[in-house]
Amino acid sequence: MSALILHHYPTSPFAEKARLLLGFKGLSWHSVKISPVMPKPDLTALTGGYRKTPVLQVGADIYCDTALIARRLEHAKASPTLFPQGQQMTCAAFAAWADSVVFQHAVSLVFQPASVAARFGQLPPEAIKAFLADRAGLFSGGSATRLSAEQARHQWPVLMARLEAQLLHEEGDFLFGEPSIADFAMAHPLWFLKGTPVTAPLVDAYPAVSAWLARVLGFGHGASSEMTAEEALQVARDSTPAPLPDEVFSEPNGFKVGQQVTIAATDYGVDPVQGELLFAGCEELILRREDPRGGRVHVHFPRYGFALQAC
Ligand SMILES: N[C@@H](CCC(=O)N[C@@H](CS)C(=O)NCC(=O)O)C(=O)O
Repeated sequence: MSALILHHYPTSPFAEKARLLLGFKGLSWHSVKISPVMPKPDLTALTGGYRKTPVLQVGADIYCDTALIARRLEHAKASPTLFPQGQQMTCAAFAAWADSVVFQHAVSLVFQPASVAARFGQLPPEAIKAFLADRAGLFSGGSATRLSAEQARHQWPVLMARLEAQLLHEEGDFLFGEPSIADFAMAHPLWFLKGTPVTAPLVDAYPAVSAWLARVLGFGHGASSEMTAEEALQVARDSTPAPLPDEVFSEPNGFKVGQQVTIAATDYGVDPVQGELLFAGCEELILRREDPRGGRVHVHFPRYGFALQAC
């Protein structure tokens, strides 16, 4: 198998989720640092326009969204599993909920004025302004709406009290006993809150949650080595995309193999990626595209949460 290359930046919570998944699996990987704001020309040369963080590259195969990255890592190394037998639905559904609802609360709390002052206080005002303008663009055009800081503060104790109660009575060290994707999806928004003194107490007030979070973060990040964006593009150009999954093409809306389509996230960061539809499976969609800098690449998206449209 080609090397795993993660395109990410240190402060991104979803990148932390991916780094922890790599650590949990005990994998080695290359780290390509990307910008937290647009433009990201080296990244979009690979993805075709998808801009969110992180992105996993394996040779000339590009995996968008941590829900699919988790499944790709499971394929790379089945054990320890992220999807324990008999808990596939529970774990994936919980993870999708935490990735949207809990993350949305964490974003509102981290970006409330007192926390912004503590987190970004040392940055020049123009840089803060540019960052906030970028995020306003990220959230335009999709189904996601911003949760007000007031509503996030109002609801946060409910989420944490439920989590604390479950962890106090759980048999085992993790959310559903053994570790699963659910733990990593719940952990990254809490890691984000822990990153600023104003918001850290929102986690620290819950002892069972704090002990569980320390266990999840304790998986670490695996072994990584730095790679430049140019080197990653060279890897893509020099590689041949992997064979398609051994699964029947299944498209309930009648899209056909070879058709020109766009694929875009439906929630936020909805920039469409155009290409030739190569594969539509139960979990995954694959587009082929040619890029002057990345060469011929296969871009992979989760089916869930992404829209397929004819060009
Ligand atoms: N559903 C996506 C969400 C990723 C996401 O929202 N990432 C944030 C950073 S934590 C992002 O892309 N922010 C804008 C950016 O990095 O350009 C996933 O699971 O990967």
